[in-house]
Formats: sequence, C-alpha cells, structure tokens
Amino acid sequence: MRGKFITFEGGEGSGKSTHAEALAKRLTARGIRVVRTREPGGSPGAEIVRHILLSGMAKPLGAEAETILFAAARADHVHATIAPALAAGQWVICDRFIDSTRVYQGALGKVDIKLIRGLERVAVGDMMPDLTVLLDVPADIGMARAKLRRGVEAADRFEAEAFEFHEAVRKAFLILAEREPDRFVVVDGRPALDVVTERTVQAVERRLSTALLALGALTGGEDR
Ligand code: T5A
Repeated sequence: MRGKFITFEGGEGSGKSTHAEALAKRLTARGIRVVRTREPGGSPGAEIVRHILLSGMAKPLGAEAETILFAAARADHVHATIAPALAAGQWVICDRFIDSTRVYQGALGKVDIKLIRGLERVAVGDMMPDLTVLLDVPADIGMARAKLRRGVEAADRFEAEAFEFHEAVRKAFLILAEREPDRFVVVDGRPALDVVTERTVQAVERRLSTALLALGALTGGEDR
C-alpha cells in the first residue's frame, strides 16, 4: 500500500521543522516507517539548487526564474526521494512543498498562477500531499523565533524580507487552506511546543484515521 504524504507549511519560524520532527517520532514509535524531508532540497540535486535559491544568487534573475528553479529542485526531490518512499509504503513528512511556491512566488512574487500550476504538473504529477498541516503564527512571533534559532547567522534570502511581507505570507497560506479544506488542517502555532505537537498529532490521527487503523497504529496510546 502506498504510504501517506504529509506536508508542513507556514511562515518563517512557525515551527514546521520542530513539529514535523515530533510527528515523525510519534509515528515511528507506532511502527510506521517514516521519511523526513524538506524543500527546497531533500535530494542531492535539489540541495544544490537550495543553496543557489537561499543564498539570494538567483534573486536578480527575477521571480519567474526562481519559480522555475524551485520546480526543478522539486522534480528531482519527488523523483529521487518522495515517490520511491511512498511506493515502498513509507510515510513521507516534508517541510514545505507546493503551497510554499503558490504563496512566496505566486501570491507574493506575482508569478502567473498558470505557470505555477503547469510546473506543478511536471514536477509533482500525482504525488500530491494527502494532508497539509498549516502552522499558523503571527509574523512577529515567527520572525522572533526564527531569529532566536538562527543566532548570529545571517538571515537567508526570504527571512530578510520586511515584516509586511511575512504577514502577507501568513494571510496567503490561510487563503489556500480555506480553498482546500479537505487537504489542509490549520493548527494554531502560538501555544507552547508540546501543546502544538499534541494538536498536530491529533489532527493527523483524525484526518488519516483509516490508514492508521489499517496499520494497527491508531489505538496504541503508548506514546501519549
Ligand atoms: N521557499 C520555499 C519559497 O520561496 N518557495 C518554495 O517553493 C519553497 C519550498 C526556506 C525558504 O524558501 C522559501 C520559503 C523560505 O523562506 P528554510 O531555511 O527552509 O527556508 O526556512 P523555513 O522553512 O522558514 O524554516 P524555519 O526554520 O525558519 O522555520 P520553521 O521550520 O517553521 O521553524 P522551526 O521549527 O525551526 O522553529 C523555529 C524556532 O521556534 C521554536 C523552535 O524550537 C525553534 O527554535 N519553536 C517554538 N518555540 C515556542 N513555542 C512553540 N510552539 C514553538 N515552535 C517552534
């Protein structure tokens, strides 16, 4: 049976990496084989493109060229990492995916949605997420958390954008979630870490209960 594909989305510092990791640990403890991955990146080829994108080297080429680079990285990531894992029955938990392109390059970068959807068809095909967890936090909280985590390191190409940009990112993600309520679940990322993790796990249990039951992984409770 094909594994389940879960993506985490949200603005900078919303807690995607933290809660994706926590969810992976919970699922692994229930006997599910989990692959944790991220975008941009997640395969050797895509990690090279990640460096080009996040260093800001591609910014002068314009938003369309950046979109094409994100799609090229995604195509390699899907081909080399995501599709083989799902085919082997593993569950894939990915930090950012198509919705980040729809928001950062589409809603914010004003790249034509037709180009974005066309690139999705090429890069993703039918490897669409079964569930997308949107971690929603106000931009000021997310930026403060990202800054704290980064320490003395320089902000990357997107982190360096202004507060208004990050607040617009938050709104654009919420609009996507409203449009596709069957795929998205929105989790309030403001409460304490363990509270957000618990709510995330519960949301995944609700949405993917059939698959978890089939694997005998819903009723365990040993890790709660
Ligand atoms: N991008 C990406 C595009 O423009 N288009 C695309 O198609 C794609 C795929 C990626 C950048 O690329 C852009 C978007 C991004 O700007 P990245 O380095 O991968 O860059 O950055 P992010 O994905 O934004 O990752 P961050 O690490 O900044 O944010 P996370 O993963 O959301 O946050 P996380 O988990 O690292 O948490 C940050 C800190 O907050 C704490 C954590 O412990 C950590 O220290 N924290 C909490 N603290 C208190 N309470 C909570 N509830 C907390 N949750 C987390």
